[in-house]
Amino acid sequence: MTHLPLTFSAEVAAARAHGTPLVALESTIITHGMPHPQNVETALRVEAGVRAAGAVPATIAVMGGRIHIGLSAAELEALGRATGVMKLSRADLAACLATGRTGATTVAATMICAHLAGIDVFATGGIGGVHRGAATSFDISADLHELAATPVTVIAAGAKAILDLPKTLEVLETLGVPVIAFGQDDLPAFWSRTSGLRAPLRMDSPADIAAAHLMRARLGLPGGQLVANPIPAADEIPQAVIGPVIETALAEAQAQGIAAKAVTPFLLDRIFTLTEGRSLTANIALVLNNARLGAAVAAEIAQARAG
Ligand code: PSU
Ligand code: MN
Repeated sequence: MTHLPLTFSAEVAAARAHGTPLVALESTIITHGMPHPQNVETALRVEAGVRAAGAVPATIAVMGGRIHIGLSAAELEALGRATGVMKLSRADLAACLATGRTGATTVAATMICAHLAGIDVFATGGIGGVHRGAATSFDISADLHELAATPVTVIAAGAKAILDLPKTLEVLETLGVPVIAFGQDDLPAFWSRTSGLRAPLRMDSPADIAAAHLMRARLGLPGGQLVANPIPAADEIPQAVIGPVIETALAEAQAQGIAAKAVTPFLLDRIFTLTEGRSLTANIALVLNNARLGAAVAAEIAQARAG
């Protein structure tokens, strides 16, 4: 493995040596998903949440020509303040490494790096998906193809309502990606617990999610699983409240000609402003919730492998 440009933090290296369950965390949510200083505060709280649940967090980013698996608090702070950080997906990862730039990993790139590092579980907020208007823009996140290709179980709060959720589900079905709602029948919609769409699969325990992850490997199936974990009830923003805000943000994006990689960060920033920060509070709560479930799933996988 030494030929891979991976640098493990001391905490992650110790976890690997002792077989402690690991949960990967992405860095685009820090650099492009939330404003400073809440981005760094959230990253630290999410890491603490993973530790409190008995696993070790591995926040992933590219710096100095290396994929860093696990960041120190100082590295997180520097990343959270930095400007001009690349938003890395599958297409950009190698170029960023080869040119020595700093890059934050999206869901797609974090999955690739987690798998290279031998990490099975990755917790985040929301995945990218099929954007509204995709019939003309062709904007479909590379996250969906990554879920079809890379064997990592991704815990998210569903796909954001800024996306076209029915089309996102259709593409995931086409790609053969299991979409598992946790503890309910309905697909969650990020800031809201329900989307009005039934999820293709439902599971009620971390053990079942772990068993399905391991079964896919036994069957030789490439690709991962998407676990859609609803935001805690106390923190949700009902569809009726967030819906009109999303419409406004989408209209602004269209009027300003926002395209490609800039779309998701633009919409998140506008929704943050338009909800006077409420979207961010909800976002933080759901990431923490996903981190805890991720730790539980990682622990079940570790236990099943050991037994
Ligand atoms: N969802 C969030 N916050 C984020 C993202 C998604 O709640 O910051 C980021 C993730 O890194 C995801 C990326 O992989 O946006 C998707 O970008 P795009 O739509 O350009 O594929
Ligand atoms: Mn896109």
